[in-house]
Amino acid sequence: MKLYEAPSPNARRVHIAMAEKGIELDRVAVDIRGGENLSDEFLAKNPGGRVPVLELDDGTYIGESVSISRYLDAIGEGPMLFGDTPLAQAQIDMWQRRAELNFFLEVAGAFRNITGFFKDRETCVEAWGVVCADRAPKALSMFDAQLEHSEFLAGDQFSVADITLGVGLDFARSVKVVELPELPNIKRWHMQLNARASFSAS
Ligand SMILES: N[C@@H](CCC(=O)N[C@@H](CS)C(=O)NCC(=O)O)C(=O)O
Repeated sequence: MKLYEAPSPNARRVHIAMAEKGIELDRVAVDIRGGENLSDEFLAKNPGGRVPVLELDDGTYIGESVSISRYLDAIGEGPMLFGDTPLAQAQIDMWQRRAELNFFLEVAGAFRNITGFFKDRETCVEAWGVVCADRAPKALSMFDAQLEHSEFLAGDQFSVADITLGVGLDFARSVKVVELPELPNIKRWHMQLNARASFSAS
């Protein structure tokens, strides 16, 4: 199997899932700054035109970091990142979606629209980026309240929901377009994530 990727938060989500599941993949660098992901050759692999993309040995392609992680979870070793009971699966999916929709995508919207990082291929509206930058930190109080009585986001088991929120937070810190409040339970949980080999190595 091959992972088409670029240094990016979405590839990092997959790297963490790989490390958690004991999976190594051949990696193929895609030059997203240069627009290689918009070439016909790449679009044939992923019509969404984004990285990461996983190529299976039979030539099947899987795009979307969560979908790739779900596949790796099913074929890899160790505890399930997407849950192993109907209830755990639903709760992990719920928190993963909240982390992605209410935080990760808001940070991405702030980054893309404020910095104009991909202005060669999309219309960037700075005012929209400012709205995203305002909404992202507000969502964190919901996660902080959940983490007050829960070791991980979706309960006592580390899951893909933790990967999404943890990578989103680290990305927000590194690109500095969102002001992040100090929240005690998120702080405790984030230190726990950083103590995991999968997070610190990626
Ligand atoms: N929902 C997709 C988002 C992927 C995505 O936005 N990837 C970025 C890098 S983090 C990308 O390929 N950007 C290139 C571009 O926008 O042209 C996923 O989870 O994989």
